[in-house]
Amino acid sequence: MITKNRKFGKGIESLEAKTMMAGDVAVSFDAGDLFLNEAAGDIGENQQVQVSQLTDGRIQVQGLNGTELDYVVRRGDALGRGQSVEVIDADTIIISGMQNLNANLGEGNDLFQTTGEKMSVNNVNIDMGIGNDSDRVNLQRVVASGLVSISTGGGNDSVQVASSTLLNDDDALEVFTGDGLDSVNIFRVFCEGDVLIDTSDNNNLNERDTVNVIVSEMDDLEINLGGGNDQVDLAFVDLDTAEVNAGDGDDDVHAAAVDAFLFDYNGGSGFDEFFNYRTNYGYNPDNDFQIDWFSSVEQFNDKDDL
Ligand SMILES: [Ca+2]
Ligand SMILES: [Ca+2]
Ligand SMILES: [Ca+2]
Repeated sequence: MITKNRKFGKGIESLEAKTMMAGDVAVSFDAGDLFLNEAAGDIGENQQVQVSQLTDGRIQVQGLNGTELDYVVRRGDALGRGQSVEVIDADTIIISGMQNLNANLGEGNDLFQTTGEKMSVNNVNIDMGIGNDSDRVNLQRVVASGLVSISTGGGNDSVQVASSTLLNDDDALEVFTGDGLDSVNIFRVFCEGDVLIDTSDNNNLNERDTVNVIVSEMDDLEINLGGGNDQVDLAFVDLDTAEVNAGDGDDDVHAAAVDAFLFDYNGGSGFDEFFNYRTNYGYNPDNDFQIDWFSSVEQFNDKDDL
C-alpha cells in the first residue's frame, strides 16, 4: 500500500515538472562578469532565475520553480582577487566580486528578477530571447554605475524597473520589448543619465503597449511606441527632455506633474488623446511644450489654459 502511494506521488511530481518545462541555467563567472545562459540541454525552455545581494555583499543566484543551476567553468574563465564561486546546492550559487551581470535566457517563457539588499553592479545586460514568447523582467533595488539594458523580443512581455539608482550620466537605462503586447513599468528610478523605452516593433495595430513612468528622475526620456493603440502614463517625473513618439494608432497619454524643460509629443496618425495635468506648470513656467497637432491629438487642460 505504502509502495503504491509512493509510486503515485512520484508520478504526479514528474508530471508537474514536465508540464512546467522548467529549463536549467548555466552559471559562469569570469573576471567579475556573471553570465546566466540556458543550460546546454535546455535550449528554448522556460528558465526562471533570481539574483540578489546578501547583507554581506555577496551575490546569490537562485533557480526558481524547478530551474536548477549548473556551474560551468569555460575555457579561459578566470577568478581574480576577491572573486569566488560557491555551489550551495542544485538551485543556489553564491559568488563574490561581481562587476557585470549578464543574463541571456533565450526562447521560452522566462523570468529574470533581482531582489534582496541594494545590489551594486556596473553593467546589467538582460536578453530574454527574440522569439514569440512571454518573458518577465523585474529589476529591483539595483545600484548600477554602467548601462542597464533589457531586451525581451517578440511575444507579450512585461518589464519592471523599480527602487533603483542608475548612476551612468550618459545612457542609464534602455528597454526594448519587440513586437507583441508589452508593458514597461518604471517606478522610483533615479537616473543620472538618459532613459530609452522602445516598444515600437509591432506586427499590427491591435498591439497595445503600455508604458508607465512614475515617481522618477532622469535627464532625457525617449519613448518610442510604434504602431498600435498604445498607452503612456507619466506621473511625478522630473527630467530635462521628454520625447514621446507614439506612432500610428489611437494612443492615450496621461502626463501628471511631469516637470521637463521640453516635452515633445509626436502622435503619428490615428486619434490620440493627450491628458495633461499640471505638466510643466508651477515649477518652471518657461518650460517648452510641443504637441504635434497634425496627428489628431486632443489636448485637455493644456499649459495655456492653466
Ligand atoms: Ca524568452
Ligand atoms: Ca529560455
Ligand atoms: Ca514583446
